[in-house]
Amino acid sequence: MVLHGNELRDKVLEKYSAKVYRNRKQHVLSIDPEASNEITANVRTIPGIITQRGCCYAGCKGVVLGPMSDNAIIVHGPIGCSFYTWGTRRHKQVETDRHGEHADCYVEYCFSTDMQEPNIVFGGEKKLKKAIEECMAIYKPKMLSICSTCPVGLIGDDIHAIAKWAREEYPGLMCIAFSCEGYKGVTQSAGHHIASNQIIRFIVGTGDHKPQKKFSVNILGEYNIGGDGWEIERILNRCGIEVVSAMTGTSCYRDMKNAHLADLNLVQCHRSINYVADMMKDKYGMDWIKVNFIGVNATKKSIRAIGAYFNDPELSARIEEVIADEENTIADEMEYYKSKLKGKTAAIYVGGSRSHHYQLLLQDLGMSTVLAGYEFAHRDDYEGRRVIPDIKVDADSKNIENLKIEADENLYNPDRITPEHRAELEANEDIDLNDYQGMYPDMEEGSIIADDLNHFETEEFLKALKPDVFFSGIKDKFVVQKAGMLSRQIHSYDYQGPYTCFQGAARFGHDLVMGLYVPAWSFIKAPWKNQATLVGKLGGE
Ligand code: CFN
Ligand code: HCA
Repeated sequence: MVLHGNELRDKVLEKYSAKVYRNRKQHVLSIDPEASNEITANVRTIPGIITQRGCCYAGCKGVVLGPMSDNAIIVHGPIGCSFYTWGTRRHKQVETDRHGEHADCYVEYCFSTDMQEPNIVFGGEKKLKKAIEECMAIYKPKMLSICSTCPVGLIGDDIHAIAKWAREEYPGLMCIAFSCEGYKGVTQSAGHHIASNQIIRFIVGTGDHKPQKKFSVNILGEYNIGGDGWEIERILNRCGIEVVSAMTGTSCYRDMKNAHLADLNLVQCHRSINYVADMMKDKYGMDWIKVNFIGVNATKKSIRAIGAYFNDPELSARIEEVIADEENTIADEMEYYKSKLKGKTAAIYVGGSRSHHYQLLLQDLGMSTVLAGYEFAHRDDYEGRRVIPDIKVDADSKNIENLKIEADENLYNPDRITPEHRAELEANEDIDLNDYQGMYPDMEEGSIIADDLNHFETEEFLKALKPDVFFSGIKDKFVVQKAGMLSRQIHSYDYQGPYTCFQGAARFGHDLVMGLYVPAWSFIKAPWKNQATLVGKLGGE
């Protein structure tokens, strides 16, 4: 009998002990338009369960700070933490700022204090100062970040005092400390928040390079994985929209200083950087709109929403021209890929926003998503803010200082649009103005949602649902492929991309058709099907 929906969920989870079952049941459900569809998210994983999640340090250093080109990041901690985030995420960079000036690029470097036992016992502050002096003598960066990892939090080195010392010692240097010890919070998500706070506290608002064009934006939550951000900027530039900064892919410290001078914030990944969007709204009166440049229809909707925000007939006409032209360029290819992919199904499990965004691109290609989940998203990413009357305090925010932001009187400008136009935009269901609808509304009834999906559940759900492809990350990719199912990485794009906007959609279709139609899968016999993979001895010898 083929089970689906909540019956399938119960069948998979019933193997757990009662306590674990009760816990996981709150994280796994199937979409039911009649039910409240409340999910538990952003809470601690049960110890012993093999989760795919990462840590606070990964979210701060690896995800948000990592892509900034002219930011030399010293990891204060044992060398392993630094090595872990060295070159593993595919954020691409260039060595110029947005005004064509050279900006050194340190993304391929790995700076660390390499703490040893004596530093743990007697303190590591001296070693950190020495590392800063060395870095300044050799590279002279304009920005230097200090990111602490677990042991530093435990022994109490004061990295903020050292950052202050460095700012005084080296005039012109922006040195910022990030207390992003891995144990903070419950996932990467805590690190996104810590990074966002410091970006607002120290960077945004300190530049004076005004945009040149009539319409200007920042792109928040776009990290230029596989070149995604370059493709988005190409489209926006074609429409006549200037990008003042992106946070943080394709950007450097010098661009981000000017972010407050743009007209509007576009939020691509809501999970990692909604904090910056909200704080800029409070401090500068700057609106943000939720966009998604993954998928043809999603991209069209997003650039039309930008046009609607600016409310300028010339801009809207140009946007329509760009849409028509870009669609025309990919029409034949998309038609072909659709003919090969129509009716196929997918499961997606990645971090905090792509499990939603990629569903829309799959829809463009005639595919549907039978299971989706996030590693570390919060309830609003699943359910949408508007459907949660009273948002629970996030489990991780207990640990993280919520920055109190006051309006900057000189720069606060709520009058970018008229009150009448604002009311119009707020009433428009196609536009998420200063708000985000989340994943649920785009999912079909009966499909499975799984928060913090683990190895056991992955294997069980895939066996039952048999999707044609599983989109995931490096940790779960190979177990799935060894079982004879195609798996594509949605974090790194398996060394491909960009997948954004129109041409990116066609490239994604191409890569997916190649993956699915290669005959290799039928030749694979999972090793554990005909031999034991684990041999144990009773009694010991
Ligand atoms: S690029 Fe982003 S889109 S930032 Fe975030 S929530 Fe990670 S690194 Mo991996 S691919 Fe992933 Fe998202 Fe936003 Fe990337 S889905 S897990 S922390 N993510
Ligand atoms: C992270 C980074 C990561 C990991 C990818 C993966 C990324 O969470 O620390 O597990 O395949 O995108 O590089 O999400």
